[in-house]
Amino acid sequence: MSATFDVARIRQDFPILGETIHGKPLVYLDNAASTQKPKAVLDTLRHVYEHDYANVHRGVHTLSQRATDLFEGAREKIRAFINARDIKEIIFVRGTTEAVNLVAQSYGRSSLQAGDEILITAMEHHSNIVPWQMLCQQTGAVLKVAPINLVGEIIMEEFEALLTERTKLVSVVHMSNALGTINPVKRIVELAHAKGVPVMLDGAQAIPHMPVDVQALDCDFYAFSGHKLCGPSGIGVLYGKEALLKAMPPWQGGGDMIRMVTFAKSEYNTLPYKFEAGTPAIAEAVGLGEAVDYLQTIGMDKIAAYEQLLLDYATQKALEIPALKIIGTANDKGAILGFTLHHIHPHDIGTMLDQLGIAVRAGHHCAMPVMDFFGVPATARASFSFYNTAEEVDVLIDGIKQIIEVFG
Ligand code: 7TS
Repeated sequence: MSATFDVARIRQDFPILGETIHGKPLVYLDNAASTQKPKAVLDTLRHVYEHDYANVHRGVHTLSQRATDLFEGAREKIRAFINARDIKEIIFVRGTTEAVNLVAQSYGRSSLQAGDEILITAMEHHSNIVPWQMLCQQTGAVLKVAPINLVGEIIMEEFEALLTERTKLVSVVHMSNALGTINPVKRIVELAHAKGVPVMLDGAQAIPHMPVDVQALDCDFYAFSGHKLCGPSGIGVLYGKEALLKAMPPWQGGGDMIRMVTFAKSEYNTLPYKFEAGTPAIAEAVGLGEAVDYLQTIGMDKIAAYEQLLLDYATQKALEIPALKIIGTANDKGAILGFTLHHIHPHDIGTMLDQLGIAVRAGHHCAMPVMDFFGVPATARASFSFYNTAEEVDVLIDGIKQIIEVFG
């Protein structure tokens, strides 16, 4: 498909891609839910646990120092990966969900009052809706939702109209997990900043598919999950601008986030540790650092270009099937193909494709308001990664045609 992109070689880095499912070669197209892991990441996890493992930030002994060096080394790798200014701005969390909850409960709870508004969009994942609803219940703030159009793009005039002097925070998905839409986040940040409003970006889907530079975006917070980025589960990142993080109160209390504790009061640690209470996911953070190294060796711009070719090919093939309706047809779109097939329930599509060895997700994709907007209970979703191939797209399309034949 692309002369400069050796997908056959890349696939050899992913042991699981050699599995068979129901006797068929695995065709893994559920990358938006979680990506598979390259051998380099698997080896790193094993190596850390076999040779370098102890708790971090608290031991004078050699293993603890080694583990700490690796853990902090991973933080630096991630800083460079997203071009943050300083490692103080890189908070390790469990994933995107925890990052949004952290900002809601720390930044939101300490700075929002009754009548203040939080502005999101109609294409958010539940993890960028529910934490704000909880914050609204706690503070009396109001959640505002910028609408989307029928191709699945934010209606920017409406977004601008909803951005008022009452708006205290904007939180928007960078790339939609249900529709694939890549939002004009730089423009969104500019509009919000012109009114003095900070912006959080949910980067869970964007970060595996394109280069992300938080300084160029000028966003105030950026959240992502390691497990969608070829890294381990249980580890993710909240980027925040230092001045904001410094002013925010801690979210969770416990070990590591303090400098001094008495029964009368505690003094909190400096950034980033102020937001990292308790023993973190140590080997997993190191594994995420390795994943970032791995992806950078391939090149995020090359990954983005190859995946666009895959998406274009899959879209063109899908459009040849009259019964198939693509949900999410934005102009600027990442490698996600959500679809319905007339009256055939997406769960049946998912189950039948599984029989053919093809893994897709069927359901509401934790974006129930998106399903409501498009008037469907669910969609089937094929989501691609750089290790997928045009041949796999052909297997998917053949599978869909077989389903249509069976259901008539
Ligand atoms: N935001 C977006 C845009 C997502 O796609 C997801 C997960 C999350 C936030 C939450 O990430 P987590 O790692 O904290 O769970 N999306 C999906 C999905 O599309 N299918 O399974 C999980």
